Amino acid sequence: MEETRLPPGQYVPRGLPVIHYGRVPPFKPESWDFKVFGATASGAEHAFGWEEFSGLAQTTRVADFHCVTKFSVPDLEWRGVAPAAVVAAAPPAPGVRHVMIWAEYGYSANLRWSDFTAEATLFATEMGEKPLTAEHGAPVRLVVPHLYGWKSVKWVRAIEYLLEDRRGFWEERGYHNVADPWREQRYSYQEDPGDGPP
Ligand SMILES: Nc1nc2c(c(=O)[nH]1)N[C@H]1C(S)=C(S)[C@@H](COP(=O)(O)O)O[C@H]1N2
Ligand SMILES: [Mo]
Repeated sequence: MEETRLPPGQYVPRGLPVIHYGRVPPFKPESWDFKVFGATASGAEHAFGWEEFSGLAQTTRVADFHCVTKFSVPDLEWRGVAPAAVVAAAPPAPGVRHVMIWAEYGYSANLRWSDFTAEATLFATEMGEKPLTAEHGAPVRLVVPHLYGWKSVKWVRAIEYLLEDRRGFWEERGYHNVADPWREQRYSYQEDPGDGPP
C-alpha cells in the first residue's frame, strides 16, 4: 500500500489483527437466521435461514480496511452477498434513510442508507477465497470498507430499517456517527450538525 492510499493517522501492521468486544459466538446452521425488520415495505419481518441466505447471488470485492485504532490492512478480498440482494428480497418502506446492523450478543452499528448500499459494502461469507473464520465473523459479517472498521459488523444476525437515525454500540460510546476515515471522523465530538441524531 502506498502512503497516499492511507487515510490520515493510519499505519499498516503485519497480518490482519482480530479485534472485537466480547466473545466469539458459535455458529449453529439449524437455528441461525438473518432477520430484516423495522420499517419494511410490507410491515412484516423477513427471516432468511442459512440455506436461503447462502443461496443468494454472490459477488467479490477488494478493498483496504481501516480500524479506528489506527491500523489499515490493504487489499482484502471478500466474497458474499451484496446488500442490494437482501434489500430486493426484503424491501424497505418509503422514507427509510438509515439501518441498524445487529450482531450476536447485541453488538450493533448504524449506517446511512447510502453507506449501506454503497458499491463496496458486502455481507461477506469468505475472505481471501476461504470461508470466514469464526474470529473474523463467520458465517456472515458486513464489510463497509470506506468507513472505520467498527461499522463492519461481524456475526450479523439482523438488519433494522430505520426512519430516524439511532446510534449503535460504539456510536453511543463516543465514536463518530458517520466514521469516514478519510475525514478522520473518529469521535462524536467531531460531528457536525446533521452527522448524527440529536
Ligand atoms: N460483532 C462485532 N463486530 C465487530 C466488532 C465487535 O466488537 N463485535 N468490532 C469491530 C471492529 S472495531 C473492527 S476493527 C473489526 C475488526 O475485524 P477483524 O477482527 O476481522 O479484523 O470488526 C468490527 N466488527
Ligand atoms: Mo476497530
